[in-house]
Amino acid sequence: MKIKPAMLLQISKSYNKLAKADNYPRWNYFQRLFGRHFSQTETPTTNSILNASSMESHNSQKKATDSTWVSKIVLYSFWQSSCSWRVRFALNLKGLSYEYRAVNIDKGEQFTSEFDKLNPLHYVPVLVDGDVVISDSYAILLYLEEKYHQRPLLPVEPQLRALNLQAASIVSSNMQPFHMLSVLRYMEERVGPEEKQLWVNFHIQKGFGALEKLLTESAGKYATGEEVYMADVFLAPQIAVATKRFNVDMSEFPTLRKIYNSCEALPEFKASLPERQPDAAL
Ligand SMILES: N[C@@H](CCC(=O)N[C@@H](CS)C(=O)NCC(=O)O)C(=O)O
Repeated sequence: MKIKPAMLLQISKSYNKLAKADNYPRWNYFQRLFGRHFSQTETPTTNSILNASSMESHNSQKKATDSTWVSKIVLYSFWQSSCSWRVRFALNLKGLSYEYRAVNIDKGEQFTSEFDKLNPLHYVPVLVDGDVVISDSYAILLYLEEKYHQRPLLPVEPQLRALNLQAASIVSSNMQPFHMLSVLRYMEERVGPEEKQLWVNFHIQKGFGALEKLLTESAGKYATGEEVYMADVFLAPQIAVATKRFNVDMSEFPTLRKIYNSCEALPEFKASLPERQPDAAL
């Protein structure tokens, strides 16, 4: 459809109205239809992560230059971190270029005073986009989805959307926190290496067991059909880490294995692999 400038103005007004009304499903549908007619930084948003002052300075920066201004994205990442991997995969899917800043969590670089200003919890990843700093992969994914509309990471259909969020949440809340570096070190010191391994395997098996049941019906090539979405972005790095680092056998989880194989073939996933990162120490 060819859009004329007057129509564009009308579209923009409706777009704003939907965003302000928090009518997210309709807004999302709308952005699918018309999103490409806005430059990435012009897109209206009610995103709570963007506070008023950052929005203001963002807008004045934009006006000071031209309509093609796009803020530079910086990702603080560690090559082996599955949480960083999710964000790398998502950025690649959305075709967003970014500057990679390595934080070696093995050597304790997450505890520097500089990094503390970015994330007082001392975890990677952290995404910086202009004035916006976000230090949690789940929040980062939602931010990217709301700000950059190309290649949506959530489907329009509410049930499938919720399923994607639920699967992502299982990985980020009920699986990965049980095997993050600091927890493993704590377990090893206080309880011992054998108990640590049992603990990790128990939580990974439990999570994959639930995800296998949850996604059996919805899965096609990917977790919720034929398109790669947020569930896949969280699942694929989790499966890779579980099999390679913790020797989890995926034969019990055929749906998840199929999803992983589909992701593995994607160039956006290949580019996000740990060994392809600048700080990879192989
Ligand atoms: N909920 C956070 C968790 C972040 C997280 O656990 N990051 C790990 C790497 S995957 C980390 O930085 N670990 C350092 C540590 O445990 O000290 C997210 O999803 O970003």
